[in-house]
Amino acid sequence: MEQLTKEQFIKAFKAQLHTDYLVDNSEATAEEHFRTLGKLIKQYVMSDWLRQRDEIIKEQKKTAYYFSIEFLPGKMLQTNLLNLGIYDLVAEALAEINVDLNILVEAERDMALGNGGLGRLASCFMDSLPTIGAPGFGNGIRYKYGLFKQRIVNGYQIELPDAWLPSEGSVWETKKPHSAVDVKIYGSVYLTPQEDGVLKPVYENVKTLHAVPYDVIQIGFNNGVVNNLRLWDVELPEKYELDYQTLADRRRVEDITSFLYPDDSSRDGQAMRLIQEYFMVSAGLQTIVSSYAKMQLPMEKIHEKVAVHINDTHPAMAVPELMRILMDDYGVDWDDAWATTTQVMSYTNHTVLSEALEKWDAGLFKEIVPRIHQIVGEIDRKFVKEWAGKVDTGIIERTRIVQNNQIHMANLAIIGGHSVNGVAKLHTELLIEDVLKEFYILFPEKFNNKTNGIAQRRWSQIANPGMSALLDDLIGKDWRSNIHELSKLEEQLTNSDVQSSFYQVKQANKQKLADYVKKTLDIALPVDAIFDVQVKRLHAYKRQLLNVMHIIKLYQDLKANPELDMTPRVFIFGAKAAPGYHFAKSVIKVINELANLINYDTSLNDKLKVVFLENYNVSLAELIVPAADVSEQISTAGKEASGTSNMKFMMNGALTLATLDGANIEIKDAVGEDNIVIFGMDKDAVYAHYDKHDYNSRAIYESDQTIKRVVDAFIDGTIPNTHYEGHEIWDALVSYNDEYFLLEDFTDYAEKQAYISELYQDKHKWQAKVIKNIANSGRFSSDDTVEGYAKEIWGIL
Ligand code: NBG
Repeated sequence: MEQLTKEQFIKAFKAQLHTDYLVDNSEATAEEHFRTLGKLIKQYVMSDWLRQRDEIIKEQKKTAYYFSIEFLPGKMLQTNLLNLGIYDLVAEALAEINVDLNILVEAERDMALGNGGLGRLASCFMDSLPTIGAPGFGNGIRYKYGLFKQRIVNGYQIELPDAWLPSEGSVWETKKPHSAVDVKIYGSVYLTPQEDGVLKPVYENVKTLHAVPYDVIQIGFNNGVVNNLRLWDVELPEKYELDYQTLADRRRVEDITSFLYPDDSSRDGQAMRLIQEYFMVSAGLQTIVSSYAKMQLPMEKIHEKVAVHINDTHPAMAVPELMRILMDDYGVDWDDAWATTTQVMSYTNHTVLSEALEKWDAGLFKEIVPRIHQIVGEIDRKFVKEWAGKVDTGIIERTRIVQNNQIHMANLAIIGGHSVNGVAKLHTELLIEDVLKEFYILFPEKFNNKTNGIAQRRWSQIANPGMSALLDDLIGKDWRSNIHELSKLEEQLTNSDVQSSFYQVKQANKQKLADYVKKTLDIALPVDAIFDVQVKRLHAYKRQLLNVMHIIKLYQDLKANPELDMTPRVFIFGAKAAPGYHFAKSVIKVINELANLINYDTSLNDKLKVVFLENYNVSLAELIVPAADVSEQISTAGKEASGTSNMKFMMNGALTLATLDGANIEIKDAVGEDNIVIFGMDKDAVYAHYDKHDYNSRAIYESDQTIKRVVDAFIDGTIPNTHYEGHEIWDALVSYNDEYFLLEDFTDYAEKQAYISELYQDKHKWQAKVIKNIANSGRFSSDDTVEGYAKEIWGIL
């Protein structure tokens, strides 16, 4: 954008406010101020945005499209101001006219079109792609309701709809009705030979959906590059309105883009989800192919200009859909279409848990996307034929796409693409050795690792202005554009002035969080305590319950000996449980009741506090992460694909307490064993239990008095109002053999926690480790991660 002065900005701001809302600056609401600023930002980047688009077409640049059913950007105002290089200017200009930028920041609603790590990663990539100057665009769904809003009532999670989208739309998006496309679902299809002998599909009784794109600006950091996140919304096509005569019919169509993750416990809900997946894939690909067609290059070579990334299996129908478009709409024959499709597509796996193995009932699939069903059947048949006689038939049976009347989406994504990657070294190893090992036999060349990363500007400059200012003083400002400059801190690890500066920044951030907790929960937190944080989705494998067990132990120790010399601790949780995940919800209830028990027990003398912050989301993370002393990354080894909050905490100077899981291992490699606290079984120890079937949690429970005492606290009335939940948890740990090995890892975990308490007393030692972590966090920048994708998978740089 062109150079902007404060005066110009103020003038434009006031004028825009007046045009849109007919109000003077002094009368406008925060929301009106926010939208006005957003609009101006969009105007500022408009010419860059258009230029970028024209360049891609004119220069015929290869472009990557990141297809994801989730994007979790959170708020965009600060990021956009920062990336445009006008943050300070705007803040000062607004202050001159008595507008506080922070209040505008508050007024923006979080865009929460995702659940957790997977969606957040997609958004970090959206920030990094323009920043590294790569032509990479997002493709997703414009859900009207994002991830539910969590309220805690009587300790229970209550889910409320998250109506994030204002009636006038998001200020960051631009509706593009002229780029709308039609997507066909249902009906039936048969093939009929044309004059030239080529088979053409004939559709009957289809339903047509009108897919309308909304383009959301993605601004690169200080480089004039603006990319695009295209989110699709559904509308009723006027041309086909007779297809939808009743109100119920119409509602059903509107519902397609209403919710992230419709309840899929019924067949109806499953159908909705499948329609969402196809809707997004078909609309996106139709547009991509038609803009490629404008280049007038051969269709069989589309892979030279287009890369499509399948983020987890949800967009895996991109494979047969591209085949369909190439064959049915552009007359490409099967072999050529297949050759180019497999070079266009690439796939990331994000979990070894069973949800990675998304499967669809073939009947439902056929009903909703009959032509795609045909094509998948043909891909499957050809796959089996190709490998017959070359490998063991068992391998073919287990890797083919259609098995027992089910369509295996991961298999489709792997067979139909040229690249399969995991998201951390260990995770990729596990894919190769275990989860996808038979695919590795067939296609070893497809497998590669891309360790996750984070958009460091959001997680340092925006979330932690105090630390950022300190860094400017210590190592100059270059780190703001080159995060690897942080390594310069290595020279200052033991400098006690530097140590105390970092300590003060941390204390100020803790105070800010404590103020929030006071305001929202009316609990006073002692900021000289260790702030020990576990924020992430609530899931059994992430083992929030192990953390809870340790808190119970501390509570019991303190009750037995109120004089116990203990470094005060504040345990902070934030976690949403999937609405249908009963066990996870029980854990939330127990945490809240335990918090009540502990926080109001004056005999504990403020040595222990527990808070559960409701509605954990990106904005809350920006408040919590900079305030953490300890980052809990305690999943059962082998289960957490990567984790990304671990990286954010590290960059903000928390010490990681971790199992050797996911990216924790790479954090350990980055900082060295002395600067991270590792405990528990590693992946081999876990797998040894799987192999030998020798784990016996009851035996541990019965032989270890401490563990018995802790576990019994769930059922002996220690924690009030949790009769039902406590029994459920006790049973999981003892009667059902503790699937995630909490009891086995407990003793080491508690010992390492005690070590942390002791270490914190030695401020010099502690701070040296803190600085070491910050100094080595640069390697987890998503700019670097995305560069790896861009060069090695998509071929766009
Ligand atoms: C999650 C993993 C995390 C990982 C993110 C991003 C899914 C299915 N997977 O460990 O659990 O960091 O993906 O890769 O959400």
